[in-house]
Amino acid sequence: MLSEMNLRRGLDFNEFRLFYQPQVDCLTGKVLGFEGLIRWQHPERGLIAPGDFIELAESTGLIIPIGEWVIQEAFSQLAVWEKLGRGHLTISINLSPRHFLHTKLPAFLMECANNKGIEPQKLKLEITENVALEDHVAVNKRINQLSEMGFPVSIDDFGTGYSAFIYLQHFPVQQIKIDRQFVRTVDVDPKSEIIIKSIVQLAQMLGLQTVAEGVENEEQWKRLQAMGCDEIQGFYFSKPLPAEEIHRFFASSE
Ligand code: G
Ligand code: G
Ligand code: NA
Repeated sequence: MLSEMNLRRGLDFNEFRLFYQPQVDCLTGKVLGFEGLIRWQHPERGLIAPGDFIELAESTGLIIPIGEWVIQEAFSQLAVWEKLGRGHLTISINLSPRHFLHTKLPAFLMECANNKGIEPQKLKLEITENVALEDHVAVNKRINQLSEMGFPVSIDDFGTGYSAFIYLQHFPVQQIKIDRQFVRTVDVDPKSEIIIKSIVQLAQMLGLQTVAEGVENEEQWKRLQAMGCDEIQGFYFSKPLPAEEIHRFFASSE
C-alpha cells in the first residue's frame, strides 16, 4: 500500500514524470500539442499510474505540491520546445478540483509563465465534471479569472458525469473533451455516432472547441472528421510517452 509518506518521499526525490500524448488536428493530422499525464517512477515498484496515487494525493492535500510540480514541468517543456523552434506547441494538463480552486493557483501559474517567458495560451487546464460538485460561484469565478489571464480551460471526460450541461450553462470554458467511452464505439455503434454528433454540434453553437479522446483506429478518425470535431488524441497516434520519445512527432507538427 502506498502511504502519504511514500508520496512525500516521491516528491522530495523528484520521482514524478510527465508523459506526453499528441493532440492532433482532426482535419489535417497535424500535431498541435500534447496532453501531459503524470506517472511516478518508483525506485522499487517501477512506473506507477496516476490511478494508483492521485486519490491518495487528493485526500492528503499533496495534490497541491504535485500539481505545482506538473505546472512547472509543463512550462519547462514548453520553454525547451520554444528553443527548438516548436513554440507553436501547447500542453494540456489535468488539475484536480481541489487544486483548481486553490487560492494560490492563479498567481502560481502566472509566476511560472513569466519565469519561463511562455504565453498562458500555451497551457490548457483540464478539469473534470467533478468540479461541478464544488461551489458553482467559486468555480465560475475561477474559470473567468484564469480565462482573463489567458489560460484556456477544458472540460475533461465530457458526457459521463451527471452534471455535464451545467458547465455549459454557467462555466465560460473554451474546450470540451469528448469521453473515450463514446469514441471507442463510434465506428461500430450508430448510437455513439449520434451522441458525438450532438456534442460537436452543441459545442459549435456555443463557440467551444471539441477534442475527442481514445481514438484507436483510422475509421474512428474519419468519422470524427466528418462530424467536424476539432482535435483528436489516442493510441492510433501514440500512447503517452516520455518527453525524449516524442520528438518523432515534431515532423508531423509542421
Ligand atoms: O495516463 P492515465 O490513463 O493512466 O491517466 C489516468 C487518469 O489520471 C487521467 O484520466 C487523469 O484524469 C489522471 N491524471 C493524469 N495525470 C494527472 C495529473 O497530472 N494530475 C491529476 N490531478 N490527474 C492526472
Ligand atoms: O481522462 P484523461 O483524458 O485524463 O485520460 C487519459 C488517459 O487515457 C491516459 O492515461 C491514456 O493512457 C489513456 N488513453 C489515451 N489514449 C487512449 C486510447 O486511445 N485508448 C484507451 N483505451 N486509452 C487511452
Ligand atoms: Na485529461
